[in-house]
Amino acid sequence: MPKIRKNNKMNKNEIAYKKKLSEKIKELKKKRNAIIIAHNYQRDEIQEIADFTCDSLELARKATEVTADVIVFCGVHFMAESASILNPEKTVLLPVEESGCPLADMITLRNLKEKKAQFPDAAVVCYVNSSAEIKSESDISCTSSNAIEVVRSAPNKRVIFVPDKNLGKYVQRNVPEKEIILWEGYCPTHLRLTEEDVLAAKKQFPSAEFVAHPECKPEVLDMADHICSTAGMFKYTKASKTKEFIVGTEMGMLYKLKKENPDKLFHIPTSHLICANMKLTTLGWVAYSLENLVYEVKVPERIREKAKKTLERMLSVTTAAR
Ligand code: CIZ
Repeated sequence: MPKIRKNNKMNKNEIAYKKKLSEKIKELKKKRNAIIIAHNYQRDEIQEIADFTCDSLELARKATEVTADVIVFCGVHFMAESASILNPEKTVLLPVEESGCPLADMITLRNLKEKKAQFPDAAVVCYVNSSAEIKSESDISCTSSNAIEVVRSAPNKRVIFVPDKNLGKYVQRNVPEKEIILWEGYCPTHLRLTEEDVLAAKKQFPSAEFVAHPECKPEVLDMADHICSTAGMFKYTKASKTKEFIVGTEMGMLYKLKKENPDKLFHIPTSHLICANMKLTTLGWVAYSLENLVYEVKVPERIREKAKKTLERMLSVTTAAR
């Protein structure tokens, strides 16, 4: 797991190195006619050089509007795949080939097919944190910001929800009219947030509201003042009269939350809320990626066509971020 610096301050050499790399990235971006998209969980310095920072839903929307030839996606593999699925004529690059998602790896095509055979009357809703192959075998995709809306939209009474069991349980609570068949997957980062962490943070910051991501355990969600996706957190904290928040999701969120709300305080309840895969992307790798046009993410056409329909169905039923 990457080390976290206590005061987050850089020394002179690091500042100069970062400046040099950022300038190089700017030049390379022009040369390649590229755009840089970063996920909300990326390192601060990556969010700083990105053309925009967003969640998977926004990424899916933006990817269809981009006019650049090259999209550098600073995130994890399934996100770059989504960009490529929606935009096959563009070159989509993932700066670090190994940046995967353990949650997305908790389901295989074979296991999903077996589950579908077991429940032939069920619709398959796949969380966007899944591979293109899994999307191609699902009826509709969802993100944490629209999962409730998407499940409600399914005509079937039964829904196989893959692969995040915690998000699935949260949806079940909100959509009692459906029977949700859960998958045994989870996000290791969100799973590390415990009730004890939240209790300690609430004790330390008694005026703060606790906002939690639905990938957290149900016991942790029970302690939340508000449950929402990353996009929902930006919206909620901005609109709220509250001045202090305990943030129950990956710590990369702090960068934009603080930037957009300079008058408010944000606290992370534990330093374990860090996704090692998201943090693999550094300025050096972004520069290398643009220079060498690596690592291109492409989805085989047979899978892409089907996965695209799954993503497009999601976009057609989605209204706003929660
Ligand atoms: O949808 C996403 O990008 C993820 C992984 C979480 C969120 O709530 O934005």
